[in-house]
Order: sequence, then structure tokens, then C-alpha cells
Amino acid sequence: MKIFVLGGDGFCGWPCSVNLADQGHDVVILDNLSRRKIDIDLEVESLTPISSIGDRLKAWEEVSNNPMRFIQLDIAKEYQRLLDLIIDEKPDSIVHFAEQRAAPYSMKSSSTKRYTVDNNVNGTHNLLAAIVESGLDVHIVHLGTMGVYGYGSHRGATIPEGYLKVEVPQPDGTRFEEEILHPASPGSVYHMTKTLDQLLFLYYNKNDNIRITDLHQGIVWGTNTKATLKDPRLTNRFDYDGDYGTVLNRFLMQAAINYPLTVHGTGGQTRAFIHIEDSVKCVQLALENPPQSGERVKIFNQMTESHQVGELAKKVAELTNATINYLPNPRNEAVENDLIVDNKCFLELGLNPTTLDNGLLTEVVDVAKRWTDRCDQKRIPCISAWTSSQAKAIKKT
Ligand code: NAD
Ligand code: USQ
Repeated sequence: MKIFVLGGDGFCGWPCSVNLADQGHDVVILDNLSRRKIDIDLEVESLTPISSIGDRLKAWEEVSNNPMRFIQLDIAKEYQRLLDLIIDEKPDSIVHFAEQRAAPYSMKSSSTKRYTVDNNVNGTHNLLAAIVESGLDVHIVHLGTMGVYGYGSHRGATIPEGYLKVEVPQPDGTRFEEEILHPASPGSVYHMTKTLDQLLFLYYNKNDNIRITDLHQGIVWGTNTKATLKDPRLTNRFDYDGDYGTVLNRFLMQAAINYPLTVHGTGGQTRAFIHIEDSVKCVQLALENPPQSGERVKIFNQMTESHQVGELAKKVAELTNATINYLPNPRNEAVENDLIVDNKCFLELGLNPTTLDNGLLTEVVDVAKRWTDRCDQKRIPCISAWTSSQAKAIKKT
């Protein structure tokens, strides 16, 4: 298959691109390298040293028989170039990772809120409009988020894969059954953009028959995959800072440097998780099992397990002797929530989930220990607050 990977230089996109090339596909990475520029603006670097995209591609060419290509392009701003590329190259599928993906970054200021909305919504819409204008039948696989369903209002119900069965009352007292897109309840401006993406997909699928798979992914943990370990220049990024670092990788890295684990509030928040190796595998499975022409948007919950943040901290503390710090929560989120998720689509397609075992957790701690001297401890606290009262509360600590 010829596959465009939009955002293929990022944390999820890079190992995914490498895996697809490893499987023999013709991979073209399209990325504007904005994440590398945000690192510079925030004065923070990935804990693991990452090579330039040029060196990454050179290394991949040396270790494989299947080189990848790279095109620097902003999908939110360069519509005509994106369209021309689709028409010239005729990809079979396009994997779309190219969005601003950090909730705390999206909540830093009105400027980062506006950037996140402009970038994510325009990027997704440009892609859809370009596929329609090209007249080609291209399957889109989009990386969405479990956060579209929201956290806190499910009252023990299982979260379905995208669509909810509802009964609609009629004036004569009868009811009819319908499947609707699960109500959206975003918890940040970033998560809101993903709920807007869903509506764009619904519309373009209905109006233009675009074939789309939307992957509602949980929090990804781990760093490298077997394929990115083939050469040090293929090393994947490891975000640990208060804006881009995600909770489990942050705890593992904090444990590695004897920094008290930063639990927000009581740690009662429950979230969905997936290991990077499984994330890569799921994208491959989604590409290999596209929707039929005329089929509605396929939605898969791309997660393998749910955990409470406080329980995760305790597990990491037991494993590493780390201490735990319970901090005022900078986010406006439920103090605690349940999270029961249906993920049978990927299990039925053959995903064999990697669970949170001690060996894998220790592996991440070891990666973090190796690069301790690259950590800037000043960048660990989460200082992006969702509301002004939360900003005041975190300033006091
Ligand atoms: P990342 O920031 O590491 O990578 C995103 C990549 O997209 C970067 O290389 C960036 O330069 C590129 N990009 C952004 N805007 C672009 C644009 N307008 N044009 C071209 N390229 C652009 O993020 P990630 O962790 O790899 O996440 C990738 C996708 O997966 C995101 O859409 C995110 O919402 C989703 N996701 C990530 C996680 C996670 O835990 N990391 C979990 C669930 C879903
Ligand atoms: N948290 C802590 N301590 C920390 C960091 C986070 O307690 O040091 C808490 C947060 O308050 C939150 C939970 O951990 O309750 C998850 O935070 P996170 O930063 O790990 O994840 P989130 O902001 O939701 O975003 C990440 C990715 C995003 C993806 C999302 C999937 O950055 O791209 O969409 O995970 S999900 O969480 O399923 O919506």
C-alpha cells in the first residue's frame, strides 16, 4: 500500500511510520515539524535525544530495504500543496496524526487555545476537502482520543465504540431505536478539537462517502518499539514536561530521578492506557481492515486497560521506592470517575494486548535513568491551569 503518514515525525507517528515501512508499505511522511518548534519555544527537549528527520530517514534506509520519504508541509495552511500531493501520489490510505495533542498546552493561554483549534480543525478539514477534490478513494485513519466521551458522567455504563444506542420517544408514546454518535464531553480545548473532528468525519462520510476509521486512543506509554530499537538514530521521543508529558511516562521518569510522583488531587481520575507497541499495531490493523464503500465512519476504542491515576502512582512507587506528592489539580476535571470501555473491535482483529507488567514499567524507568542528565527538573511541574482559581491554587504550592 502507498501510505501518507501526516504527523509522522511525532511520538506516535514516528514508530507507526517505521512499522509500516517495516511491513513493506510505501511510506511518505508529511509533517511541518511544528512539535520540534514547540519544544524550542517551551525550552524543553525530549528526554531521549532524537535525531533530525533527515538522520532518522537515513538510519532507516541503512537498516531496512524499504526507505521512507519525507515532505515538510503544514496540512492546516498549505491546502493546494496537500491536494497536489494527493493527486500526484495517489495514496491508498492516509494516517492522520498531525494535530496539536497536549491538553495542558492547549489551555496555557488564549493564543495556544486558538492555535490548537486553528491547527487541528483546519488540518482535518483540509484533508477531507482535498480527498473530495482529488476524486480519489482514499481511506483515512485518524488518531482521535478516548477523551471525546468525557470522564465522569457514565455512571457505570460501558463506553461503546463510538456509537450509542438510544430510544427516541415519539409524540404518540411509541419509541424508535437509533444509533447516534456518543455524546461528546471534552475536558480541554485540545479534546474539544477531537470532538469537532468527529463531526467533520460524520459529515464527509455521509455526503461524499469518504472512508474513515477514527481511532479513539487512550494515553500512550513507553518509548521505543522493536523497529525503532534497530538503530539509536531511530529513537523515539519521550516527553516528560508539564505540558506534553503524559501521566504514566511522567511517573516512571520521575521515579527514575527520585522526584516525588506528581499526582493531581487525590488521584481518583481513571483513564485508558495503551502501550506504544500496541498503538502501532492497532494503526496497522485499522489500515488492513478498511471500511467498505458506503459504510459509516468506523470507530475503534484504541486502549487496552483502564487505571486510576493514584493507583498507578502507588504501583510505580512500590516498584521503585518513589514517594508520592498529592498536588492541587491544575485541571478542571472530576475528582474521580469510573471508566469501563468496550474495545472488542481490535481484540477481534487479533490485537494481543501488552499489559502494564513490571518488566515493561522497569524498562521505561531504565530508559529514563539513562538520560537523567538531560532532564530539566524546572520543567516537570504542570503549571498550565484550566481556570483562574486553579492558577491561584497551584501558585501557592
Ligand atoms: P506529537 O506532538 O508527538 O506528534 C504530532 C506530529 O504532528 C508532530 O510531529 C507535529 O510536528 C505534526 N503536526 C502538527 N500539526 C501539523 C500540521 N498542521 N501539519 C503537519 N504536521 C503537523 O503527538 P503524538 O503523541 O504523536 O500524537 C499524535 C496523534 O495521536 C495526535 O492527534 C493525538 O491527539 C493522538 N493521540 C496521542 C496520544 C498520546 O498519548 N500521545 C493519545 C491519544 C491520541
Ligand atoms: N495527571 C496527574 N499527574 C501528572 C500528569 C497528569 O495526576 O503529572 C493526571 C491528569 O490530571 C489527568 C490524567 O492524569 O487526570 C491524564 O493526564 P495526561 O496528561 O496523561 O493525559 P491527557 O491530558 O488526557 O492527554 C493525553 C494525550 C492526548 C490524548 C489523551 C488520551 O496528551 O493527546 O488524547 O491522553 S485520553 O486521556 O484518553 O483522553
